[in-house]
Amino acid sequence: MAHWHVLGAGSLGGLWACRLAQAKLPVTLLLRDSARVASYTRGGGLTLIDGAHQQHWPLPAETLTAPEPIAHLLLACKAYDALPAAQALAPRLVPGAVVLLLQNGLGSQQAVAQALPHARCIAVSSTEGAWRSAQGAITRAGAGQNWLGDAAAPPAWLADLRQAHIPFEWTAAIEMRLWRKLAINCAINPLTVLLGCANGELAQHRDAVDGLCQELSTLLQACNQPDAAAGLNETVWQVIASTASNYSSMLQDVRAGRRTEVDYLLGYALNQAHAHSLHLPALEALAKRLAARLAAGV
Ligand code: NAD
Ligand code: KPL
Repeated sequence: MAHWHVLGAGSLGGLWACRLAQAKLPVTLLLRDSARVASYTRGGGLTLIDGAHQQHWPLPAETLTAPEPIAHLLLACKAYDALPAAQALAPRLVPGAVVLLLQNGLGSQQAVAQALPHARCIAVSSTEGAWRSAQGAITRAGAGQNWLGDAAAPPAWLADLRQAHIPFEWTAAIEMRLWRKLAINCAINPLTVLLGCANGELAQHRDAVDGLCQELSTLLQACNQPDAAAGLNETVWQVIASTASNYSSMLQDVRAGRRTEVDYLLGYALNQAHAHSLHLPALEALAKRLAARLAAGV
């Protein structure tokens, strides 16, 4: 049984932390500073709402600079916070520590792995959904899956995830999973921000979506990700149909005045295109329009 440290007591971090605690595994939350630890402690813990079920979890919390060594870490912050968080925790990690990286997109995982050469960094691609209310309660929003893995054999601590009823599949093809999700997000999310619409309304902009999918498939092929490219267009339309009334995470971030993860999605895709000397006009134009919109703050 591992002792899990969870950095980022936000939506997904809170969801994972409560489920690990529910399985009677030791869990400690890592919060930014002592003011946050004090305010969290006054509040008495995390609350998880899962369907009709609501439960309170008074999990212990500490700052990143607490002295206890860390052997199992779940890094559950946004992609742009991952590297500084990992660097701050590096002195606490035991050699061979396991670090699960829950970040969406690509780029942050490689940066963290480089910064933590003595840890086993394992990327996770998640289609689970969770959100945190202004009062701090975490709501699990529907079912989903987590793919995680690396080239080595499945580790013994996966039993903890099983015991915590965290849905997961161990896969050596985690890079393909991350690329596939990145491509889906690039085809859907920026357009929903520019159009200010729910995912389903993209059906009225079929040519734009299809054009992006075509360029994303070209990019995936160039990046040696043929499996991520296979049937991308059809999958994007399936996702649009199955999430028709949802607002994309990027549009929700923009509307809430939060920073987006665009640098790890469209930004990463265009950097890779540049590295492969690919000219992808639709993606480039999309990135320019999105950057202008985000800079204007509308
Ligand atoms: P979130 O903003 O709800 O939570 C992130 C938390 O990390 C925040 O509480 C923030 O304060 C904390 N944090 C950041 N830096 C920190 C630091 N140095 N020390 C301590 N805490 C720190 O984000 P989220 O929605 O849980 O998303 C996390 C990642 O999971 C993102 O990359 C997101 O794209 C991905 N994801 C989220 C969902 C979802 O439904 N929420 C689904 C799939 C993937
Ligand atoms: O993952 C998504 C997101 O909103 O970030 C989907 C559902 C694929 C697109 O909206």
